[in-house]
Amino acid sequence: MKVLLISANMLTEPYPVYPIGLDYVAAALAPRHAVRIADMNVVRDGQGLARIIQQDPPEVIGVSLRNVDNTDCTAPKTFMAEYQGLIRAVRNNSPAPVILGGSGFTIFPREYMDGLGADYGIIGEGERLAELLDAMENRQYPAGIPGVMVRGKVPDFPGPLQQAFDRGGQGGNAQLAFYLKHGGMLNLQTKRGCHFKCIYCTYPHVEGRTLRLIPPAEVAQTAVSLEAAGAKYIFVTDSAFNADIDHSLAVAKAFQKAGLTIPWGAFFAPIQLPDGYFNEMAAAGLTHVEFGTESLADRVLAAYQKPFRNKQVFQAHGAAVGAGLNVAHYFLLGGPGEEEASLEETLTQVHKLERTVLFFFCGMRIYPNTDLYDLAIREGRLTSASNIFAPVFYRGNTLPSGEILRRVRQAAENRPNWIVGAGGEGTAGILSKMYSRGFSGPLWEYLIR
Ligand code: B12
Repeated sequence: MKVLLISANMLTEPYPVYPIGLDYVAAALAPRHAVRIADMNVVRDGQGLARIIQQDPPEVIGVSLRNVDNTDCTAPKTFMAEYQGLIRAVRNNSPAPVILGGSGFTIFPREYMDGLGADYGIIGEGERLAELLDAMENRQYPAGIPGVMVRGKVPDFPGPLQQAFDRGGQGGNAQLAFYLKHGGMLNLQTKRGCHFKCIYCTYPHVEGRTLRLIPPAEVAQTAVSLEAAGAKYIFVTDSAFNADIDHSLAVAKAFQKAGLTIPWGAFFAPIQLPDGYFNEMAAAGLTHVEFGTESLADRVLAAYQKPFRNKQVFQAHGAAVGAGLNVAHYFLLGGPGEEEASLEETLTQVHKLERTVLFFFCGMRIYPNTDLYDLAIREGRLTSASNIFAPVFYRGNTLPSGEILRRVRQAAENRPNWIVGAGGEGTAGILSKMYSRGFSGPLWEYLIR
């Protein structure tokens, strides 16, 4: 069949993100189906999309919905209206069935099916589109395929894919040039799944709990092919690159063996790590470490069900800085267990994290299929009928809403390495200017103090 896959994401904060998910979906359909990718960052608007559709009318249209909102309660942004505009452009120009997928869709399938009037959706891994297309070609009713949603009924969450997943070849993608020009950053995955139990997190729902490791040599081959395609920097998209310590070390060694020369970065959990871990990473080209730290108060870390405590944060931080790496910490304040004293503890101790950038998110977004959601129901803050598609943030009993933000903003004054929220349009604008002058990568290292 002729398939058009559309990446709907046009968010440029903190920077534009290459739609890696569609590479996997396209690879799963090729060569049996003729697949084209339309990336809205490149296509820009409905007219551009109409031209692509009319040039070679597709028989099926898949739409990737990555972001639901920006998870930032200081400057909330949602995307439904933008996605509705996109679907209008599709429907005005094509009778082809529309199939939704992506992380945003997986988190809120019913809301998107209804809000966008789609024909089908696929919850979880989009490689299953191959099975759905088979069923469509054979005129079979597809509701039995794991993860496939037909209007009206949300299917059970599917188990992980049984087969290995394949990124396909890089280099031939029309959208690649856009990202090479805007920061030169491409991305890759070294595994799927997250076995951590952080109460607020959607990752285990989006990717599954079991870690499914991609052989290190294969990851390195992808990295080298991204470099050959022109990448100046690679971001590893794993939920936490070091969730499997041995695998992360093996990937780093494979990068060295394959001769990767460009820098790369990843999310890390500040857990107990073997001696010399970050030195080995640095030797393999790692330059940026993004720690999902969330709090420095042990009782809050325990309430969030984080797999580390304050002591490990400082150890991991020291090891990464000692290895000469650029280090950032993300904080998520105001979740269960946060109170006056714990906030104070975090804000006073955070100064001891030297040579770093701190991103503060003040308010914990409640998502379905998380422990936080269940807790909010048990505490009577939500009912199962509550609408949480429009962002709803957890509110504790002791700190009035707005107070955390006020204190963090106050503490952040005159500290350029304290960023409240994602940085917003201001940061995105600065980055865009720096990219146009040839800078590459995430660039937050220029804020390190
Ligand atoms: C890595 C990452 C980042 C990195 C990206 C770096 C880079 N250069 O790639 C950074 C830190 C920059 C980032 C930023 C943001 N992120 Co982010 N990020 C992730 C993360 C951990 C992995 C995403 C990824 O690449 N996965 C690997 C690929 C292969 O998977 P995938 O894209 O989901 O695709 C698969 C399926 O979804 C599906 N699929 C995808 N498209 C389609 C299409 C069809 C038709 C079908 C059938 C299936 C399908 O099939 C694919 C293969 O199996 C996810 C969480 C997670 N574990 O998924 C959050 C996540 C995607 N991010 C999220 C958010 C909110 C953001 C930000 C808005 C946060 C902020 N305030 O700054 C920004 C937005 C950036 C932007 N410009 O869009 C949310 C999105 C949902 C939501 N809550 O709105 C997620 C899910 C995390 C969360 N909080 O729930 N992010």
